[in-house]
Amino acid sequence: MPIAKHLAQVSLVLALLPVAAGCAPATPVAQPTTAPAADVKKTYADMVLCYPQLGAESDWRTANTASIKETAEQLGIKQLVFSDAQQKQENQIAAVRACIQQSVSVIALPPVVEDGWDAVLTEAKNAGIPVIIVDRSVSSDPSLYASHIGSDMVLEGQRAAAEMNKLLPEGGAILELSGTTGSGAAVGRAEGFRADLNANITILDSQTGNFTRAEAKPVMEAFLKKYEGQFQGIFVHNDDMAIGAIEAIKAAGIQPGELKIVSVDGTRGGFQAMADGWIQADVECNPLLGPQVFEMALKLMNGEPIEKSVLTNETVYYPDDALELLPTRQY
Ligand code: GZL
Repeated sequence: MPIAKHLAQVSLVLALLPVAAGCAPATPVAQPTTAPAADVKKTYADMVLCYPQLGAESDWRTANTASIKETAEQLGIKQLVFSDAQQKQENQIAAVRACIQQSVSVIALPPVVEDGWDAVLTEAKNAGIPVIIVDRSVSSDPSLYASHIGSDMVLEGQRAAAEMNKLLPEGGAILELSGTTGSGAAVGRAEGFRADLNANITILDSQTGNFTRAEAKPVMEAFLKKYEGQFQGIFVHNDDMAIGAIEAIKAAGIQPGELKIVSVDGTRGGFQAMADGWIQADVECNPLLGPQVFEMALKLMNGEPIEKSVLTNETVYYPDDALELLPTRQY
């Protein structure tokens, strides 16, 4: 048998062997390939957002909470994990840890104070959960959180100083009712206010009213006793404390406008106090951050680029516009 024919018979047998043995054919058959599923973009319906709110201390905070809850509802997110820390950092930290355990999509944290967040922010980072700092700032390294959305508190303080300078052009003495000790809002406002206050205006004293009406009133009562007739103005870090202070000022028989009061937030209560002549300027601080928070959270879920800092554009309000604008105020 010629070699060629012999080899042909051998190769045929070899080719048939696997089939006979029930194995796959020697010549591999191209398998149908399915391309790996392209990453399906996350939507709001996939989002579980943790919002460990710091408290309910003021009308500003109430409006901030409403903005978060209403936006979550409107967008139809899967779940909003909301809690109220009653202005206690330990409660906020516990709430963040619970959210880490729950493996939420994003944590949006409105920190009650600036310091003390490194450990829990590191835990969130190690768990792969991005954190957006909302409203007040933290002193932690920016590598520990994705972004900050909120106001420029130092600028708010500078704006307040500019108003007090205009109200006391001949100079004078003032008192300060500051916000929560150690909070980014109080620290920033105090810093900006002192940076731009005219040298002919002296700050006689500064006490915290913890951003609440109830705590500001007794502080103002004590101020009135200790500094009666010695001061011409007051810088108040938020409208709720201004309203508490005004109750004490009224009780002391002082008339609207006798003291020059500059406040912050621009709430309905602040607008009413301006219309009634008690507050001479109200520096805006906008709490309606819900839409920005959720838009950024979705980008983070989809690995899209975001801004490291998003500052709210704000202004100053005055008594002349207060009555007209009051019905339009959203908070
Ligand atoms: C400021 C916010 C402050 C408000 C207060 O962004 O954190 O806390 O000025 C609120 O009214 O209590």
